[in-house]
Amino acid sequence: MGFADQWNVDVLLFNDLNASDVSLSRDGADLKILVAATGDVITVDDQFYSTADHWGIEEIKFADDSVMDRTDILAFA
Ligand SMILES: [Ca+2]
Repeated sequence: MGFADQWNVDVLLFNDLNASDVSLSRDGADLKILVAATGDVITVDDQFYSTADHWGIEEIKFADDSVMDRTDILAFA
């Protein structure tokens, strides 16, 4: 996921999960994504460290093709 490259549009893709299957939260500068069914937690380090364009991931895409964009993600900041 080219995280260090701020100029990429990075997409976190869930092939078998929808938005209703996960919950997002903020832990310091990190984004935590909890998968309700399994208790697994995905950590996106430093997602909220900077609000510069292209920092971190830009989109989270789900199995039903719904997309959380950067604004949606930042709503958890
Ligand atoms: Ca990016």
